[in-house]
Amino acid sequence: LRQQGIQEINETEELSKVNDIRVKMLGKKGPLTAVLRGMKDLSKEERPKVGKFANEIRDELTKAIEVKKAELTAAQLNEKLAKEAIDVTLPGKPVIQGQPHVIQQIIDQLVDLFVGMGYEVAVGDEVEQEEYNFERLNLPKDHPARDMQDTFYVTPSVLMRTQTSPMQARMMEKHDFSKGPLKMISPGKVYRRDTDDATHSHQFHQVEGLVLGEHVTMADLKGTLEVVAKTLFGDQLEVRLRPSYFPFTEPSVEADITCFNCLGKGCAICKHTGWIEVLGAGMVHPNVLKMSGVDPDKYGGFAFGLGPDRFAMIKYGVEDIRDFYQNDVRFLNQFNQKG
Ligand code: FA5
Repeated sequence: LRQQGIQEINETEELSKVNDIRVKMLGKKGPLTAVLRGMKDLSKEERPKVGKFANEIRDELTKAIEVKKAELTAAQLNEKLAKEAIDVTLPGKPVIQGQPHVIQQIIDQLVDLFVGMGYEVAVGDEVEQEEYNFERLNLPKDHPARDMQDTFYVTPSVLMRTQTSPMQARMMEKHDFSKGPLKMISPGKVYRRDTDDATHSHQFHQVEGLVLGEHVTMADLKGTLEVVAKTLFGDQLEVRLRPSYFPFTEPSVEADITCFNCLGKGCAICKHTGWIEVLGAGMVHPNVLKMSGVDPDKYGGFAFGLGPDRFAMIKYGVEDIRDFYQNDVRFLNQFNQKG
């Protein structure tokens, strides 16, 4: 009985079978129980001997079963661990991270530059009152210049701002000049009923700049614009200023940068001029100062409004502004700063 039990236990390789053996050998209907039950028929002398022997066998088998059980449980666990092993040295799958849109990257660069020069950043609302978008910028209702910027109206007096210039009026009306000059930039989206083409979009971006103080001159404007152009494009592209007209500046200029495509030779993108217009600027008109409560005899300065969309086109040689707005990740990933 002992031999048979030990042999069966040793030979089994499955945990469930070990239990079967236990039931078979040590259970109520097993041979050992039968031996113990039959003790009552034995003589007084035989009983203790047989009893002792049967108990020894039971203890031995019970121990063998426990040992086997522990052995098989450990083997099962080892097998599971081996199967589920993780090789921490394998390269991981890259996690795709979001990143700022290429136009936002240009805006961030501009913000960094101007903050470094002591400007404050003021973000205005895209939905603006007509008064701030036009009247307060010296464009009364019947002014012909309103035709320059076809407008999306929300109500007769509220509109989608056509430019970031309303932030000029909003900032100057609350500025305390006793604390120093006003130097601010205002980046954001603007909207116009322009027909979309390679260089025009009905929604685009502008960064407004305004510097007002006691001795601010046109030379300061020119120097500032040159710093902007050099920081963004390096020295290889040229900037030129052309006389222009904006109702809120006098004199007014428009700044062009060498066409990225033909490098000044003339092509379809720059309409064969060799230049791409990137910003409007000028010295703030005295009427605008007066309307916002600033004394034009004491304070004056310059303002500019530049187009980061156009800057991005020039910087990266993008031929169609509409590419920025299609959300094609294959296009946008080209400007992934993380490489
Ligand atoms: C203005 O919007 C003036 N507020 C700029 C200004 C500010 C002048 C302060 C003087 C003082 P303009 O309409 O030219 O000006 O637009 C300014 C720039 O925005 C342009 O030079 C161009 O880079 C960009 N821009 C204009 N229209 C579009 C368009 N439809 N799509 C993309 N960029 C445009």
